[in-house]
Amino acid sequence: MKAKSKFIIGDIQGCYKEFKNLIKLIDPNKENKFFCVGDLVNRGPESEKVLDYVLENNIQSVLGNHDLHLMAILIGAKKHNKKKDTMIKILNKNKAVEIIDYFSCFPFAKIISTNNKKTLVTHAGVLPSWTLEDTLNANEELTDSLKRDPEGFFSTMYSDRSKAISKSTNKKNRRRYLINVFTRMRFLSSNNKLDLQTKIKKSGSKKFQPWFSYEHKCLNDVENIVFGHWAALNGVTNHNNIKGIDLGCVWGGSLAAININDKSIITVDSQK
Ligand SMILES: [Mn+2]
Repeated sequence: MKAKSKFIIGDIQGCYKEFKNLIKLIDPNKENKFFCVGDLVNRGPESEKVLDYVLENNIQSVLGNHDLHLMAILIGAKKHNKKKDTMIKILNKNKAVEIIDYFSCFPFAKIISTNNKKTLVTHAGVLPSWTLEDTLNANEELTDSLKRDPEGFFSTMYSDRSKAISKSTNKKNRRRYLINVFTRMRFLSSNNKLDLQTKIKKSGSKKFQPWFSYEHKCLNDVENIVFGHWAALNGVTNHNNIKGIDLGCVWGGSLAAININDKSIITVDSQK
């Protein structure tokens, strides 16, 4: 019998039909395991169904910017934006406490191990200067403060803090910067400053390069890094060990999963 496989699923964003079809493909005998790269909800048509499935089936994920956005709305720190957000059916369900409790247990960075190889999963990315230990420490800094004081966490989260900041300086700004690294980063300068405005493949400024194009210390400790968030890349990083799996299902592309045993990718076309 073939060995069991582990998969990481890309940005679902409320694309429930594609999500269910992808699960049928990757886990036909309910033996394989899968984990999500975040952005389970928002922008797509059926966020409420994705969410119900996630809660009922104990699906695990790292946190993406849209997952944090949902939590912030549920907690009352942010308003649902009628023009952009598609989560009104979730808000009508009166499941705020359940959802916040469940999502608060999701990490920002997660190690998945298979065949003695480690894969690091984050929604947007990690800093090149971070070792695995640094990455996990930054994750812990955020998850600790999220669990300790969710209201405080979300009421100060929204910010385009783009400059790196040390642990000792200002906790609020440090947290904002780390959240932006893990859940929103695309382009980065050589001194770890973020360009949070550009969403296409190339930054307007030469100072900023895709975060994965730098040499990553973390790759001394893990075999691969898997991320989502950046649909415009269509999965192309030109890097053997850093794999992007947001293939833009919500924009009419496809929903992808990467098998971390052999790095093969399966996709389901968007039904849009
Ligand atoms: Mn995202």
